Amino acid sequence: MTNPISTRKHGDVLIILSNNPPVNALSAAVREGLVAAIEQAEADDGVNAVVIACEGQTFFAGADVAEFGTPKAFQQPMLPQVVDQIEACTKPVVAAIHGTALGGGLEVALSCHYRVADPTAKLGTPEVKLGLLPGAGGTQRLPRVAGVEKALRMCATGAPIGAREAQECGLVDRLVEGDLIQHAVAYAEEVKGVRPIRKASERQDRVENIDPSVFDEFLKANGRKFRGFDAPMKNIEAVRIATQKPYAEGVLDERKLFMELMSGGQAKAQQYFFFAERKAAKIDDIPEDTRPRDIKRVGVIGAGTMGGGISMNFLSAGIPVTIVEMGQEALDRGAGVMRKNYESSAARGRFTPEQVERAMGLLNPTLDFDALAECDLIIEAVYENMDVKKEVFGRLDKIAKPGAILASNTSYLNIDEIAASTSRPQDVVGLHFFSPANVMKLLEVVRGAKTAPDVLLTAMQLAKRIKKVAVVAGVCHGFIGNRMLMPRQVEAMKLLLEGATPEQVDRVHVEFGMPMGPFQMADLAGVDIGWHRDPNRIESLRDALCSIERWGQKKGAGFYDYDEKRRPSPSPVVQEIIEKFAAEKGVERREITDQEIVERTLYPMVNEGAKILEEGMAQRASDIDVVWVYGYGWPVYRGGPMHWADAEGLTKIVDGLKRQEERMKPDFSFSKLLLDKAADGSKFTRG
Ligand code: 3H9
Repeated sequence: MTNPISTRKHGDVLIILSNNPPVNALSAAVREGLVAAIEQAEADDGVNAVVIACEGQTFFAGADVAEFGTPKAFQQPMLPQVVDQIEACTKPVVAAIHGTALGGGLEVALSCHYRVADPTAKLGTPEVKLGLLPGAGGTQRLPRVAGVEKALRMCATGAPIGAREAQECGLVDRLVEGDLIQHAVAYAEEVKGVRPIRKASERQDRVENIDPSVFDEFLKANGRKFRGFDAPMKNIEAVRIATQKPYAEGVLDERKLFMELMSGGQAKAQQYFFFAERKAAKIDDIPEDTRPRDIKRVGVIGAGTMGGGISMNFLSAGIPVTIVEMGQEALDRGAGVMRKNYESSAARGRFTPEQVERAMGLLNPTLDFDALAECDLIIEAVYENMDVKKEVFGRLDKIAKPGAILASNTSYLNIDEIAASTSRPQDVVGLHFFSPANVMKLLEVVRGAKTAPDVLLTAMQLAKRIKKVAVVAGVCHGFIGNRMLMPRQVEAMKLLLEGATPEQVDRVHVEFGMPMGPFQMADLAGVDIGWHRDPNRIESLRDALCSIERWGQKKGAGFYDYDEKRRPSPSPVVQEIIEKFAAEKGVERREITDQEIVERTLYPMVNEGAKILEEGMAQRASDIDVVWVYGYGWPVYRGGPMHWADAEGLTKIVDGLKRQEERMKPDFSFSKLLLDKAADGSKFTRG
């Protein structure tokens, strides 16, 4: 293997250059090369200063996550040693930062004595998102250089800061435009004679006499976000240690905390998920020479909540949108809601007023269906009904330009049937956005039997452009996400009749780490969604609730009662209905344990996921996990349902399902794949 680290001299400055695409991760070879290069600088009397820089798109983006859990991660020199050796260099070392200096990459920069950066660079400690903390001195050096508050926020949230902010807090010494290495060399020339050499680990000024309330205030403001996660609290603890102990002791504590996190299940799950997310973008079986279609203008049919949210994604990415409605009032209302959403985001600092105007300026609201003829991609977001969708696609077929992609935002319906109402099924694809569509990251890209490879590729690439995480799904009822929701919902309802309360079922889900339970979700989305609308036809608990207009939060009553601030409380009315309904159906009521709720609602989801894989409706198990984390808030520290099942043990899942099988009949049947895997000891996911 060629050495990813090279050196060259410019006068008396040694330039150490890393070339380890794609992101200059600090793999074993890079670490080894860095140490050798520092030793070279020490040994060469003709060298008076050093610059460390990277080729390619970025400065070191962190430790090599792919090495974690393998012997390579422990190959000497390990990162803590590397950074100590850089800092100990007797000649000033300047980091030249471009792209993203992240995690171990920022730790390398912190161990350099000076930092210059391109103004577009980003600096951060995203380890927390991998279930970790900066484990090479970062939690101890960063507060010493950038201040405690900044370090606390960066470490505990993982959010990077821009180069300007980094300069303001002292993390970057100089911003330079143009040739970064040339500027870094010039800077090295300026500082080469400065003694004593400034070392982050020796600084105390920014970590002394810190008011401990800084930590309490931070927790008060952010604690909710961290619910269930191990790593944020340990990051906070490590930064607090920097204010309490000398560097040499602090860094030992940091190492201990790092190892505790690294050996835990959450770090494994989060690191697994890091790769799962990136893998999801890859389509396994399309020809390599497939090229995407050019998308210059998008059409959206329907200016309701969904259509408006979908449009905003494209507008925000600078792609013009033609949005079509049937009536002027609905069109005006839709455009008005979009503007209001943008303005409230701007008020929270997410957009500048100019960006809002630019985005809204790209919107062409119209009543003229034929205006869609100029669009390269047309997404319908009309009423969820097959006949309505077929009619829309039939009309589109007549006016859309050749090669335009015709997409449906359906969440359940058969894309092949929709495609059959056109003369160009190869151009038809499902683009299932999740509500609110301008906020939720997930996009299910539904591949019809005849969807052309270049249509699929275009959809996946476009998703990235509009900052979505896309997953390919096959045509089946509810695709990946909603299909797995169904068995959960069926069993949750049955559990109510058997003796559980909505509060108990929801509590179990929230304690598991979901943002809300099945009944809270139903109340939020609308209990009446998909209801047949006949108040006299009461065949299910849901029918009973709907018939008395308990449609959820929007009516102030659903599975829960709501006060005027939409705060829920258990509903005696609902309890009465449940008991009455159970009596009518002859369901025997009993005490339901939390464990049974897990086995009846979460285990069947794993079973359904396995069926989805068995039928080829998802490309890989990790795609299912991506759907559930990004579409439904499955706690990322449990990796997603399939990774969670693997971590729990598939025999445990199967045993639990067998225990419940009788009660779940006739709604439940075993996935053969799940049974096989449990029997032969294999897993759905790796990691
Ligand atoms: C750490 O540093 C621990 C230390 O504190 C202590 C150690 C003792 N390793 O995201 P992209 C791959 S923890 C290995 O699509 P972008 C990625 O899988 C680390 N591989 O590009 C993908 O591969 P493929 C802290 C990595 O331009 C390819 O690079 N650092 C790593 O959208 C392109 O990635 C982080 O957490 C890595 N560290 O975004 C930073 N990073 O093409 C994580 C990326 O085969 N990385 N790959 O699918 C990122 O946030 C983004 O990748 C970055 C580029 C912003 C850099």
